[in-house]
Amino acid sequence: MALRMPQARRKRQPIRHRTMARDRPTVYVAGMSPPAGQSDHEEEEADGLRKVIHVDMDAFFASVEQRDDPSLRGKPVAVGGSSGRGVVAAASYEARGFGVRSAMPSVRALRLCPDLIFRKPRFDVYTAVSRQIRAIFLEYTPHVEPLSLDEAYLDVTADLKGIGSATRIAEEIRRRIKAETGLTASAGVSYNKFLAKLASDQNKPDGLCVIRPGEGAAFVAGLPVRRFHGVGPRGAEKMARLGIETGADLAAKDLAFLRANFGSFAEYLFRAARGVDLRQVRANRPRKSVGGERTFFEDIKEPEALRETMDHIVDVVWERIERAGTRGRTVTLKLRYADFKTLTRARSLPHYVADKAEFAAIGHALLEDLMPLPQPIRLMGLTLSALEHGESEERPAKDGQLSLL
Ligand code: TTP
Ligand code: MG
Ligand code: MG
Repeated sequence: MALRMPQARRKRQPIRHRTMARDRPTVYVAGMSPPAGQSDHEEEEADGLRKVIHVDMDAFFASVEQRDDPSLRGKPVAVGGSSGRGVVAAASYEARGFGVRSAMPSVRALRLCPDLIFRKPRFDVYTAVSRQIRAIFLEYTPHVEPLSLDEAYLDVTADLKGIGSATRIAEEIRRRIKAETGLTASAGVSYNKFLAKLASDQNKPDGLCVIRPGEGAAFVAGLPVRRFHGVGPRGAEKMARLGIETGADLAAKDLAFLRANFGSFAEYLFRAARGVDLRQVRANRPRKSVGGERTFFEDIKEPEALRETMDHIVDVVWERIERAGTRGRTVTLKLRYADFKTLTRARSLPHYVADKAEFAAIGHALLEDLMPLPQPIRLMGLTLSALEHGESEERPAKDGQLSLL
């Protein structure tokens, strides 16, 4: 899809690498015109050009609490449990000034900020706000992909109001969220999901950042890899051990190296390091599988115990299948041995699995084929896939972990 904007003939601005203070709301006006002298990489980007906005609420749970209790405004607030083993779910920006962060043990948070005020989460209120913002998004595009209660990707390549400028849409959405919920959101505007998400984080809170076509690679080069969606703290540690701290370090590694170290995540990383992301914004992702698994307190090996476990899993999973109102043709058994080696065995039928009895029979047959087991197992799982209305295409790593839910 071509990304021609009315401003296409405007004078092009030089590409600048942005290192903005994160506490300063900043607006970039998007020219969205492709840069001159495109390299091979940029042509590759051009293939995937979309107008994508990522919107994320600021200090979401904590901001809702501050909104609903004025005595909390301007104060360090944490949402979560303050007792012994509690953790911080959300920290207000005042609390962050003391170093308090999400997922931090509450005890540690209190040490950093003795005046920290704790509030219990009110999920019903957060869910209601989440619905409000989603309704706003859907006025601009049907292509809304929520990532969690407080954030979503929007593909506005062809927006419903005919506004045309992704930046203007993002600003309008931020204004409306403020007006209708009393809360602030930050937005990132770019030409793919990976960059839009990085951009929304760039000028938080209450900020906007635009990464234009051709600017992605330079933007990504200077960022620490822990900010890449999907890398996570442990991934970042592993990369640090491999000498990879920034996007530029990552871009210097070839695909074979990344494959050897990151398996199926390699392609995503290889592209991300170049500011490229081919994933589409997907509204209401169709489910690819329905399943469930069980980890045991004690490893089991006796055939009778294994069969009983299979019956139990069949009960749980078949109920999920019925609730999902779906049918599927492939049944997959997963076993994890005591030494963590994991194996899967699948059987596909020419027809949809007819009923619970057939589902159970296939599960048991897959299990019997593996018996006697070479060692005890610590986990058993069963999944139904090749679903009706399912997709055949593969999703990128990290985004496709929909199974077993
Ligand atoms: P985030 O959007 O990651 O964080 P945030 O909205 O609190 O702050 P930011 O301004 O940086 O976006 O998460 C949204 C909500 O999800 C957050 O308010 C609380 C909840 N959450 C948890 O419960 N546990 C977690 O570890 C994280 C990261 C978030
Ligand atoms: Mg947020
Ligand atoms: Mg979020």
